This record gives sequence, structure tokens and C-alpha cells, in this order.
Amino acid sequence: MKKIFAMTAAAALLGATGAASAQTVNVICSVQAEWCNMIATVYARTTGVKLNMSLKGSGEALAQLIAEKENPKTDVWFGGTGDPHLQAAESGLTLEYKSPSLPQLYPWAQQQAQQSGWKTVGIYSGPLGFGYNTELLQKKKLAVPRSWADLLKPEYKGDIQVANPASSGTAYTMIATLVQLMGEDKAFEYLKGLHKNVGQYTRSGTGPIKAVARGETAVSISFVHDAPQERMQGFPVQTVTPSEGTGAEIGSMSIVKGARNLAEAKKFYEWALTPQAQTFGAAAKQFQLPSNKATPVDANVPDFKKIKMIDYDYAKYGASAERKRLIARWEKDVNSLPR
Ligand code: S7P
Repeated sequence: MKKIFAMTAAAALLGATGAASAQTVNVICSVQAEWCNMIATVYARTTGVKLNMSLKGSGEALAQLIAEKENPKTDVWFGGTGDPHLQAAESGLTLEYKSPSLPQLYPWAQQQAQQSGWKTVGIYSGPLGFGYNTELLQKKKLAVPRSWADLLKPEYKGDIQVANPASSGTAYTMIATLVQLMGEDKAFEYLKGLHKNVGQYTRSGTGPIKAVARGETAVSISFVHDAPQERMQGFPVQTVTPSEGTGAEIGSMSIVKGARNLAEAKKFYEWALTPQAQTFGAAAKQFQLPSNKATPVDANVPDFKKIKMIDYDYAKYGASAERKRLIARWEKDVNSLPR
């Protein structure tokens, strides 16, 4: 039923014809390619406005906005973990804009907007967990890891992938989660232990779950919502969330300060907050929880009520100085160690 609604909405929007126009909006898109491409196609066909999409993970997107600060080429940053959006807001890279649609959004999405001084907004949320390859675990006679503590067991040595927090918002979410769960010093001791078991730190946050799916590694630290898409392609992937508790991202969207196509950027931003536009995540087989309360929730979206969630302090861990400090500490205390 929900699927039918999403497809009907997509079909309705695809069916509409937009007037031809040379207008464009330059978008950095930090969700996966299928979703970015779908919204670009639908938006062009319904409005006549072209979305120039540049696909980048959240860490890389922030780096690009910093590099473009004096001469912005991007109008909107769509998706990606919330912490770097908050850092962009604090660094004066994004524009204050208070959407009239805010009351339609869940409190966590509104809170993200408020905490940034209305320079970003939550568009989806998703919990962090572990992905695992059921066949590979069986072949290696390894148990499913069910806790953060399990990941330190010597039998997982070389079989865990996680992204590098210097380039990945997903991996930064992991560090911030562990610091909030354990306290900072214990979290860094933990990360040193984990380092011994990590076979590879990937550049992007979605790399590890794809590696799990393809049998290149047994376990990943990933967002839970990134697994169903791999499963639907026939890969033997399952997920679990750690028994001690876990954090979640608030995937966000921001308008760039100095955007050259500001009026069109605001129109796209408003569109992206509508329930109809938010159905394209699930239609593209991406299963974050959408932020508009009226968006139908696909059955593949992780059920937060069944997960032990920490009370993630988005303001503190999205602060520029804190983010930079924790990543620098990880480089110095953890990544510099031999494995
Ligand atoms: O679309 C999947 C997803 O996991 O990727 C986004 C983000 O780009 C991840 O960035 P990093 O490569 O910097 O970790 C997440 O917001 C999203 O849920």
C-alpha cells in the first residue's frame, strides 16, 4: 500500500509537464546516486528546472563548501549527516532560511533547524549499527556481533570495515556516539582496540556495507537503513544494533550562503520538504525515516522504537571545534597506530 502511494506520487509528478527553462540549481547530493538521480529527473520534468547534481559524501561535501567559500558554485546541499551541516552553519557557509513547512516536520528535524540558527533542516534520520554478511560469518564460523564490545574480540581481526572519520560523516557519527556512550577517554581506548580489528577504513560511509554485501569483509559499522537496498539486490546482508545503545544521524539540507540561484534554490528546498518529494527516498530503495510527518513510512525503515538509542547531543557534536578536535584526536591517537 505504502509502496503504491510512493509509486503513484512519482508517476503523478513524472506525468506532469514543466515548461522548458534554462534555470538550474546546483546541488551537492549526499544520499546515494539512485535517489539523487530520481529527484533530478522528477524535478526537471515537473518544474523545467535542471538540478546540476554533484554526488559527494557528507565529509567531502563540507570540504567542497569550505573550498568554495569565497566564490560559491553550489546552491543547495541535499542530504548527508547532520553534524557537518551544523559545522557549515556555524562557519557561515550556509544561509539562514526559515521554511514555512517546518511545523509539518518531526521535532528532531525542527530541532536541527533551530540549533543551526535556521541554517539547515532535518530531512531524514537513521540509526547507526552493524552490517554483516550472513554467509561469510558462517563460513568463518564467526558469531553475529551484537554489541560494541563484541567488535573488539580477536576473532574479528581484519574482518571489520568502517569509514575514515576525516572524510566520512558516518564515521564521525560513530565517534560521537561512542564518546557519548562511554566518556571520551574510554571511547578512545575503545577506538584503539577497534583499530586492531579494522581491515580497511574506507573514504565514504556507504563503502563498508557495500563491501559486506559483496563478501569483501564480514562486518561493517554502517547506517542500518543502507542495508535493505543491498539485500534487495540479492546480497546476504543483515544488520543489528549494538546492545549498549547507538546514535543516529539527522540527514540535513542547507542553502549555501551566496548561492547564485537563490530563488530557485529556495523553491527546490521547499519541494524537498514535501511528503511527495520525500517518498523518492524509499522509491530509490533508501530507507531513512523521512522528516515530514505526512510522508508514508516504508516497512523497510528501521523501527527506532525497537532500538536502544542514546540521547545524541547534536548541538555539541555538530560544533565545528568539537568535530575538528575529535577527528584530530582520532588521527593522532588511533589512526597513527600500527594494525
Ligand atoms: O545515503 C546513504 C547515507 O548513508 O549516506 C549519507 C552520507 O553521504 C554519508 O556520508 P559519508 O560518506 O560522509 O559518511 C548519509 O547521510 C545517508 O544516510
